Amino acid sequence: EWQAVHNGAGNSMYAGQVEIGTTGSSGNYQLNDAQRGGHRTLDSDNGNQVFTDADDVWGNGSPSNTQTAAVDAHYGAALTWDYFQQVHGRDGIRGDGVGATSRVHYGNAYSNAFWQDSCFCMTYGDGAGNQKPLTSIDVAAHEMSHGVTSHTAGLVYSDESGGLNEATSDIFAAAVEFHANNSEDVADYLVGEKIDIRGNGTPLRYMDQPSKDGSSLDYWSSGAGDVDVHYSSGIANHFFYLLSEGSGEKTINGVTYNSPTYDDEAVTGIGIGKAEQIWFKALAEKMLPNETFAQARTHTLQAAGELYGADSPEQLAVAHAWAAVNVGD
Ligand code: ASN
Ligand code: ZN
Repeated sequence: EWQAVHNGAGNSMYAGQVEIGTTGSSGNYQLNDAQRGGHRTLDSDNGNQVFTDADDVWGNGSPSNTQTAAVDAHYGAALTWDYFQQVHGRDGIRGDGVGATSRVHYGNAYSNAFWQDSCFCMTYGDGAGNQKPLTSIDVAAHEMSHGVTSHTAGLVYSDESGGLNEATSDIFAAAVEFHANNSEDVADYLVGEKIDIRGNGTPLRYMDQPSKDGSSLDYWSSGAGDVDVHYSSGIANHFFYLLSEGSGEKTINGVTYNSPTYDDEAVTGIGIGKAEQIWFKALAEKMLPNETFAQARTHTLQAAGELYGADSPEQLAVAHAWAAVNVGD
């Protein structure tokens, strides 16, 4: 069946007016992104059918319009697809060019989003209380990156590997935002700053100093594998921030960060462009399902050595950043 490729006009909630990939023809368009493996967006409030529209203009920027959350989810998936393809040469979550599925309006006042390997799909609630759908760019990238992790290192979702799995999703969530360069969702090292899940305007997680959320770990210690994977992730989120931006105070895109180090030694960052290459190479080629933080250190050092050379400034920065979160050999 032949379907024309279109760029629909989306009025998103979090990212302003955006182009979204649709298929169909006049009077009958659907959220099926033919340029990205046929990634589709479904309506959980309508029997999980694909969203359709007559004029290819979608949503109105308000969550009361049923298409709006779909626009954000569809756009976030497209940005994440483009990121992995353009930055890491990976075609889709499995690397086989096949798109996944997003599903919005899940449940009732459901305040979470999640990835499932079984349906090759991610699901978003509309949020409770504050009534903000969980469809911001970073949340979409976080969930879709869980799929990438499943199809690469396969990090087990418990113990230290679970923290590394969660951190991988936060790391690529930040990286996708930086790559997207969307004027209304300015890139940052905060996770979920737009969905207001706590109702007080604070982000879900902080990569420069994870403990700012009240629960996440800034540094490794024995027992790190026993805490919720969304808290042990702080160790590797903090590593990634330090490797990218360095320690101390720094303002980026209007957000001020202040990143401490375990050993009180200053860390000099190498930039997110190199840090993301190191993390992806370690994830895709070296990490194993039961990876520990110590092993992630070894594997990112190897990846940095292969990418930038043994004893390169980049490889030394990896060692310093891990020491700064109390991960040694
Ligand atoms: N939103 C959460 C996550 O992706 C759902 C979960 O706990 N797995 O991490
Ligand atoms: Zn997650």
